[in-house]
Amino acid sequence: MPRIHDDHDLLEDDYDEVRPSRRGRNLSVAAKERIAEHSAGRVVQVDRGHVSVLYEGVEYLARFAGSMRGVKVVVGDRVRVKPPRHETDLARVIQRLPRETVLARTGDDDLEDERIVVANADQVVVVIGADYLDGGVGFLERVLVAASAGGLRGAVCVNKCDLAAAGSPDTAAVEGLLARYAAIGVAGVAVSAHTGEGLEALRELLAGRWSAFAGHSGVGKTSLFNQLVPGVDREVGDIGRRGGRHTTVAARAEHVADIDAWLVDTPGIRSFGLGGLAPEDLADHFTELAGLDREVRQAIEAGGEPPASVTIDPVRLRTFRRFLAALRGDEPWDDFDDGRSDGGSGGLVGDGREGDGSAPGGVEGEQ
Ligand SMILES: Nc1nc2c(ncn2[C@@H]2O[C@H](COP(=O)(O)OP(=O)(O)OP(=O)(O)O)[C@@H](O)[C@H]2O)c(=O)[nH]1
Ligand SMILES: [Mg+2]
Repeated sequence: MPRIHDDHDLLEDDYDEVRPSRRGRNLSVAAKERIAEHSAGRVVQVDRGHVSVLYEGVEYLARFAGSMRGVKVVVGDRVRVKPPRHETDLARVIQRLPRETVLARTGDDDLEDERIVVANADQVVVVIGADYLDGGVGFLERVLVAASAGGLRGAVCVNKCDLAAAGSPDTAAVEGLLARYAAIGVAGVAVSAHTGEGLEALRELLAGRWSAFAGHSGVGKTSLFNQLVPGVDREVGDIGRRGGRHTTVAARAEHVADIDAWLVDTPGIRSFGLGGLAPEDLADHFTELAGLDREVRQAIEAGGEPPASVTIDPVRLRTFRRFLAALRGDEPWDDFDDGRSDGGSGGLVGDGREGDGSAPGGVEGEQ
């Protein structure tokens, strides 16, 4: 670990440490790599006024330096860190680095109160309960739009397939759902955290990537997380719990070494708001419509039937029309939600207070 002087800016300190010559004007590639390696950490948890940052293979509990005032940090953020000088000290987060991707939602569709669920993830895996497919589809459609807007890949994981195997709902409904999304390039798996069915396919989906789970409360995100990450035992909800409080209150990233994957468990989200999206941009985030000529696209947006050359599943077209009408303010959003309990992402601002002034505890949107 480089020696850090307390009274200097970290970058300058690192620069001193790795400067290859007294002139120090042009850093060698190796020196630049050392700066990057020594100065950037990754936020793995945000909870109750503190962030946990993985830095040089060590997880530090960190507080925010004054330079971070007003800057929000979420799991997945890359941050410059000043490690503690003594074991009893906290590390300090001194800068948030630019985000490559964001999974953003609004708390309410009619608001623009953007909340970042995860930063710099490659993929969001939407978890749906096999016992509640209909309620999950509206959520999935919303997250796919947000993922596209934020630069992430979307994937779907139908959990609790042991219930489907028992006959309710039927396995064909699960397969039909997965086929519909596979047709537009959205990878999907059917799994059971309880029986282990499908977990190998899920591991393949996660391998080599940073992925975040997203889903309603109670769909089994944490149960899956516990199955996938060796040695981890996060609290899962009581059997039979419906509504009420969500179990997971803080997002947490863990490494799954054998498949070189990072996986983020997130609190349940009741409604994944798309309030920040402009209606005219919506078609950009529907793969089937994104590449169409402007006139064709405008005709569909105006309510016309897609031409024969355009392949779009009727469910997807209906979703597109409903989202568009809601984004334009012509129709209410609430048809899409099933009213399960809400959770949120765990964003914190640099002064240690909540990102959007919600309840104490470092969790956005918790009621
Ligand atoms: N039958 C069945 N039940 C499951 C399965 N996976 C999870 N559950 C149950 O579903 C309930 C909720 O599981 P959690 O893992 O806490 O759900 P969660 O999505 O993390 O919920 P939040 O943290 O509130 O967002 C628990 O009672 C689990 O035992 C599964 O594959 N099959
Ligand atoms: Mg959970």
